[in-house]
Amino acid sequence: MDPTQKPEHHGWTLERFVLERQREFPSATGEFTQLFQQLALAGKIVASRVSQAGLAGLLGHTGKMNVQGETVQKLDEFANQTLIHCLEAGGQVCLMASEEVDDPIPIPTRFPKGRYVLMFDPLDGSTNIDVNISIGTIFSVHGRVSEGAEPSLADCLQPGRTQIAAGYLVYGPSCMFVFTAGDGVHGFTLDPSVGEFFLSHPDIQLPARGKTYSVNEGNEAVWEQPVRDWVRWLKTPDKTTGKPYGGRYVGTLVADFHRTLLKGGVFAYPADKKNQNGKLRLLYEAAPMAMLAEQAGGAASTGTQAILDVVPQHLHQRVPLYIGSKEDVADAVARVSGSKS
Ligand code: P6P
Repeated sequence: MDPTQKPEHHGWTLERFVLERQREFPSATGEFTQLFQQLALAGKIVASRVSQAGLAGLLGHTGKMNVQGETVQKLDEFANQTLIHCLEAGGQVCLMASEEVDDPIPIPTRFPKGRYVLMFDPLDGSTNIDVNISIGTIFSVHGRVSEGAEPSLADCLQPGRTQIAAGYLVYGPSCMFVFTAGDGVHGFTLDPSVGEFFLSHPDIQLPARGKTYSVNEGNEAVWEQPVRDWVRWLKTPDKTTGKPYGGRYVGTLVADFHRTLLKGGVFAYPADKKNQNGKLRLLYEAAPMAMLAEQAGGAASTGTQAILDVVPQHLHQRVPLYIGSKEDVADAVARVSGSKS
């Protein structure tokens, strides 16, 4: 048996795990379990299409004309539509938001509305598809806060601290579904032969400190000096171990964060002279990852404020991000905020 699986967890599917957790909350209506089932279905569909991406050139699935002369969706648009179609009809969600869509996405009037607000990056790292590097889907779940007949933008612009759940799918050597609902972080691995996600990483805990840092050093010329000094410090052999931190950078947030979550260390996308707020989006990239990091015992900061405390002003706003092991993030914040040189 897989050593990461406690005897009582052996063979648990995502569905059974969420259902068992739901039983711990008598007031639970089952809506949450159904929401996760739809998210898992969308993930399986996207995983299946992504696994064929390598054949895109042959089958014409490159977002251009295919052999039948039809315009085939690019994978990120396919992922976006898959998530919307899997989630809009179930009656658990009242409003959605996507990196691919400028405005909040209403639920068609023919479907019932539920109490959840779902925001997502449907295909994070899509530029890595054609070089067969891991990509992912990131999601964030809030409860509706607006009154009245129709939900509103205010339901999306909630601080990360109020998230009910958050997670991601990573489409890599295996497809994994990693999530938190506020009681720890749990990882499930897809067994494509049966089409089920099985519990493979229960109660993931971030080490207090890691051995790697993950940042795009190609941006050094536009970093502010404290950021340059922090990265240079990481590369200086440690006085006790004599070893510097190792550099790891995939270029897909989901993949870089997943490695950091499991092994420890720090991932950063700092602000720079060109982008005062960095590159990553708050609502459907930084905030869900920050909930996962904190739930796993780690931390996530803009460099001056905890990510989960940032009050969103715009749907697609960006934030600088330092995330990972608590001690590594604390070191980063102390140095990039100028409070420690
Ligand atoms: P850069 C992918 O395009 C993405 O949005 C994240 O997944 C990733 O962390 C980041 O951008 C990489 O950006 O500038 O290093 O290529």
